[in-house]
Amino acid sequence: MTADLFDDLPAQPSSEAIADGAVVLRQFASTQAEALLAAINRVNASAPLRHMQTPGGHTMSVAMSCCGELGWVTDARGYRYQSTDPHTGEPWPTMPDSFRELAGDAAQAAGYRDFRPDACLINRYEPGAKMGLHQDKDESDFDQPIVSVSLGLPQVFQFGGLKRSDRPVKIPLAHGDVVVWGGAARLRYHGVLTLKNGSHPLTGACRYNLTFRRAR
Ligand code: MD6
Ligand code: FE
Repeated sequence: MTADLFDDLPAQPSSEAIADGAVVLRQFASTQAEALLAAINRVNASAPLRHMQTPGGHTMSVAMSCCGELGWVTDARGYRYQSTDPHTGEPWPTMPDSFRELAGDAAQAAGYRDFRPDACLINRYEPGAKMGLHQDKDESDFDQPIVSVSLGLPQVFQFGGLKRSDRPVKIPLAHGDVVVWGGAARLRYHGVLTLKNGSHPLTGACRYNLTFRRAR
């Protein structure tokens, strides 16, 4: 009887530690979500989302683009950061101020001061897309955290250990959730399970993930 009084309230921000150095800031980005999605669309108008090739010759199921001074790319030559978009030959689009501020604020809320990302990777998952367990280790300074923002459909995040064989824990990530990790967690294996069908009012049938890094 009383529960329905609260049904229309947005989920409240809260924070959950998931490991030493890693925290989920539930709903940290939800009030800015529409502005973030508009900025994603502006970036993607000049640096289109594309399915990159792994060094092993596989096509990634997630579509990617980047903004900021550096972008992360993968092709037959390997994984790396570079200042130009291989698709256009142009510098990556500037990182929107709203992105920089959100990333810095989330890092601060998680206990990492002065986080100034120089790279933002934009991932778009459509139903059936996933990302296998991997480490983020192409950056030069592992003392810098990573900030990860989820928008649109929910997707299950897998958070493992420092060895690929360590059994991961499953963490559902919803629209507006932000994960921050660094310190002892910085090189943990992680990935996302296959995106299920669905429709989100702001993104339709997809999930976007923004990851902010200090690459250099
Ligand atoms: C994703 N995220 O959430 C994929 N990497 O779709 C990542 O690979 C990731 O969320 C490093 C730090 C945070 C992340
Ligand atoms: Fe990653």
